[in-house]
Amino acid sequence: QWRPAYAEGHDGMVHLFEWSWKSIAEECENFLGPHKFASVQVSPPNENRRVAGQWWERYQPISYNLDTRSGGRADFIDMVDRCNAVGVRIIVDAIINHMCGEDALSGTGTGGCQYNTDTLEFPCVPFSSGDFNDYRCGSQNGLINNYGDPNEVRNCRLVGLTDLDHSKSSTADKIAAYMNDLIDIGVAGFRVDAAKHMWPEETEILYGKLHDLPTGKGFPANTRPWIGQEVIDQGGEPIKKEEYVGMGAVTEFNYCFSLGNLRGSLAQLKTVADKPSNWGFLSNKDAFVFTNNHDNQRGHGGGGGGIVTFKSPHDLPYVTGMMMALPFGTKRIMSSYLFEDGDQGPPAAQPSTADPTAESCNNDWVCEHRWAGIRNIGMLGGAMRSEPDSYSNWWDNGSSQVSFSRGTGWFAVNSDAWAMEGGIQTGLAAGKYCDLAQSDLDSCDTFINVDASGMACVNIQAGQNVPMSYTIADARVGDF
Ligand code: LAG
Ligand code: CA
Repeated sequence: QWRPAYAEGHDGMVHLFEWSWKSIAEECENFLGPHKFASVQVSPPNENRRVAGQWWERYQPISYNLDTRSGGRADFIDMVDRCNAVGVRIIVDAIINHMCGEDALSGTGTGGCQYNTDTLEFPCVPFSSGDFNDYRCGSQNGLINNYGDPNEVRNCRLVGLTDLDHSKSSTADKIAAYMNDLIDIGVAGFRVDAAKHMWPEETEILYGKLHDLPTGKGFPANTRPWIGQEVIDQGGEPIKKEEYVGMGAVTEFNYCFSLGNLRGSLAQLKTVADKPSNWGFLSNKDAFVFTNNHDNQRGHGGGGGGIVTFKSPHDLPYVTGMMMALPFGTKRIMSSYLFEDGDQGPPAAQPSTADPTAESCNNDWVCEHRWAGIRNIGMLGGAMRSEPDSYSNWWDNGSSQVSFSRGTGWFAVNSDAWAMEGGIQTGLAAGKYCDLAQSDLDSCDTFINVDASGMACVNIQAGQNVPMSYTIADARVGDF
């Protein structure tokens, strides 16, 4: 439940926010599989309330039928099978704390199911008033008003979203049945939405009801689904991320800020790998990390300054590189669409996926995962994953030039205002390697030459387009 069941040699979860199941299946086959990304976090697949023009309708469940603007059940199953077949796992964004907002009143969801938020009837699940938490919520208006009161945060309505009662086994069973349906389809894990708003001891019982991943879909026996819990703990509140590490990984939001703030002093990040507790971070195994997510990139969910998003196109690739190379956490890469305001829904046309050499996906899809420097980072992470907890050959200049190796990969970055030039220990066998930060393996035009002692000449100029070099044992293309 802490480390995802990734295919060997793959790493990195790409959040294909608001992509359709058909587009994701194509992207797995055309790009993510060949580039050895490990998984895709998909938008919530269950039926939701319709709210015109917004992205966040996906966070307002109406039923557990797989029927949304991303596609239906058949498309979802097809996507899971096609992605698994090329070594890319599917991670589902599971909205299990609540159903839709009280302001929805009554209507029909994306899959045709009815709802009524006055009587709390969701007949397609079915849920009715007895499945909800209002009886446990002490606040006067039934909403979460005071984040200093854990009782309110967990039993009252988050921004008016009707709050489910996980203490009741018949309610928890229905949620578990939804998650087990997904597991049986071949989903490898869950990003658990709003985990902070659920009692840790109750969700632990709920996760205990989940099936192992199906051996019939190629997973090893006795493999638990990965659990990545969304707990926004930036300090200052009584609810702590540590309360959730007993049953799965937990988001480490403060790492977004550290990565952003240390862009010009990357050498300091060495101790994140050595001793994350010195930073107040969760452990390597427990942390779920990212440079930015769908909320904080648009000022939702407690966003904040200093976060590196696609709006910093020079910085995002090397910051993502540093995150992937360091032995810290389960890593997620945000893949976005362009937006003017923070509520705006996805573009009308789906991304183009057909040309694997393209570094964008057109139609206002940013596709950070295809950018130069990022597009091969799953290969680096996959090679490094064989050494999950440490690194070798660390070198830094005390400022923002860093080089180290891990597993069968080697990584170097320079975000200083002066050049990084000279001999460096890569830990690799002698040979000529493709520099995957600069070039794709099958059309390589930038190389790193490693001599018999493992030394290579690095040359990363200040401010060059992608100020980074990395390669892996499998990218050896010839002799030195
Ligand atoms: C999350 N993590 O714990 C998601 O990452 C976050 O995106 C979700 O909020 C939140 N929890 C609930 O699943 C998003 C938007 C909210 C939106 C909510 C429900 O950030 O802005 O609230 O999804 O769609 C919206 C309106 C509110 C309204 C509410 C209920 O913005 O004004 O009260 O809907 O109708
Ligand atoms: Ca709750």
